[in-house]
Amino acid sequence: MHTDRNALFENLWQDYRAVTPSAAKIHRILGAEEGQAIINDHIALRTFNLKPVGLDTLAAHFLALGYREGGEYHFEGKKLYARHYEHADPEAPKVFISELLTEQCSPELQAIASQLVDGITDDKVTADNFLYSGRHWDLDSSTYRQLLEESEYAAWLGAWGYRANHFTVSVNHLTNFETVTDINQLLKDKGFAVNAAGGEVKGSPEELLEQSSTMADRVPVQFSDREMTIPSCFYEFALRYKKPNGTLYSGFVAASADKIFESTNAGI
Ligand code: OOG
Ligand code: NI
Repeated sequence: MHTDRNALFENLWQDYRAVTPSAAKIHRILGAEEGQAIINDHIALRTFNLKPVGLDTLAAHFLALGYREGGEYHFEGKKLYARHYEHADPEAPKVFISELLTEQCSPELQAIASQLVDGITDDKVTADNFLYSGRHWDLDSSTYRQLLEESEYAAWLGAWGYRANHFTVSVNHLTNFETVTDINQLLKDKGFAVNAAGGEVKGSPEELLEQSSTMADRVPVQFSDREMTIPSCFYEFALRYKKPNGTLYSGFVAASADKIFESTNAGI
């Protein structure tokens, strides 16, 4: 496990931007407009709730860096459970980790998922690079399609494995953009697709969090039998509001998160 937080996030970022060309472009555009570093609000990771790769295994990498557990979230329709982790340093990105509750899925999906994670050993999941190590298994295009029919989440995870699913710009730290609507306008002006599920702006000042995201890029992926162009990762934008005690809200909003997950929907 990394002992240097910056090294972990730098590796996660490099791995993510390599498969998310639009995030690399938007980051460059925002950086040029701002003339200063872009601060991340959070990243997100996905996994199966199977040993040895469950949520807690991923979280251990952050607990070792001084993070502590924040809220927990349930997504009944998507059969997901999630928790967020946060750090005392306000510039440390929060981390949103979800896991697929495989026992609620079909026997076929359960069989595929357990086969995928079968070869993953304990030393692999504690290695420095685990959180950006990608896929640890072979996958053919028909198995990808089979997963997709039952769970967009399972299909994404099957295709991409362990890596940041998205990075999220902290709108609070921007000086030239005040609202999520401003960001959405920039994205649309520059030709990027904004996730409109549940509305382009998710959440509200009352919920203390407003968010938006791009739709994931579509990039070619090599499966064991053929190449397919499928959704990779997306970029998110978050604006946090102050709680009555004057500090910024640091949690997530389940109803908004439910729609953010759909930024990787394949639509095929
Ligand atoms: C996580 C979706 C939830 C948020 O900010 O609410 C989320 C995911 O797509 O893996 O990131
Ligand atoms: Ni997010």
